[in-house]
Amino acid sequence: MQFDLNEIVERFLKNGKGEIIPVKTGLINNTWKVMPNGSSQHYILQQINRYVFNQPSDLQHNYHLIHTELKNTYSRFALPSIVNTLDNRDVLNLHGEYFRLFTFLENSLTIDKVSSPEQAYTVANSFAIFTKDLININTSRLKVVLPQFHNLNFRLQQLQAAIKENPAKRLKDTQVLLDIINRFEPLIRFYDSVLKNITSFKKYVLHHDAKISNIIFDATTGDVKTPIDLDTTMPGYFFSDMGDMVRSVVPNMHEDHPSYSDLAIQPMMYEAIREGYLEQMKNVFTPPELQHIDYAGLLLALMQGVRFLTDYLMGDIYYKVDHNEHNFQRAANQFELLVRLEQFLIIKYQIKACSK
Ligand code: GN1
Ligand code: MG
Repeated sequence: MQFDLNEIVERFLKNGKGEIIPVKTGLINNTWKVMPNGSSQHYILQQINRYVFNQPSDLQHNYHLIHTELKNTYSRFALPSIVNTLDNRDVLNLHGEYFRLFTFLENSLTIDKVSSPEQAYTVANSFAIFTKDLININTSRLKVVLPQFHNLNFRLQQLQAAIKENPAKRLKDTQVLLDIINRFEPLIRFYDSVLKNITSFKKYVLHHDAKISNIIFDATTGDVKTPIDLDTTMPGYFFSDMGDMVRSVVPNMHEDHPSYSDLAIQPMMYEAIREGYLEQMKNVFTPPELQHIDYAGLLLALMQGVRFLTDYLMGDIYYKVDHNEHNFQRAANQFELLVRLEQFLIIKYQIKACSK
């Protein structure tokens, strides 16, 4: 269905007429910048992907909770504020499509890609501070917006179901990738041990999409203003944010890059993320969590590879794709990362091998 965006904005703002430009971010939601005529206050309008987030009110519940907690704890981070509709709702439901509005943080800068170890350190440090600043929220108060989101066993079950069903008839191309997953059975067993051992492995408030493009920087000073995009902020385990950062920063190419056989590990990026994250978390994580911190990247690379591969087998129903092989290439890229990262970690950080 086509929407008149101006009409939508005017459900939130009395004098909302103005320029609305699309902002290209993420694979999930649609986002626009709203610049009402004659006003210096700008906004971010977002259409929530209702196939991914079927309870938009839960997203807003978590956002309010975190927004308030950061304020109450005098966090250095100040999130954009939610703007309610004129009839005072925090989400607009228009014929079953959901929209929400945020204030736009002026004089801000977003960065698409980490380009130096210093930046990697800053990103990792920021997501760690985020979790630390929210340490007093009892994680059961957060809605689990996407149940099983970073649950490796669940992702493997989804893959098994896709293999069995083979709806897009693409199974025959995927055997090389399935073989890699099978080799990493010890890593999957480590994951099981995390779930079983609740005194060693605890739940924290994790962002679950910890990438540099989800951080707002001050355009003048270059300092971090705040992490944003809290859609997936939920209770989670020690590996999620660290692992996602390793996954997206440490390889020398983006997850979309088709020449994945040229993928290489950038050791200084790894070190920077590890140090930036642990600088904050060393006094928060339990000894077993600290001991297994280097498994984080491996778990996330495996999990993301499994997710892309599942979507490939399902016929590209979840991630936006530009061509038929897109999800296959993304999956192959993640498995290449998995294999090379393991080699690197065995040599540089003396981890125990987690593949057969
Ligand atoms: C999705 O839309 P984006 O890029 O923020 C996905 C993440 C994946 C990522 C892979 C809700 O995030 O988990 O890591 O794509 N988010 C959701 O690019 O599925
Ligand atoms: Mg996201």
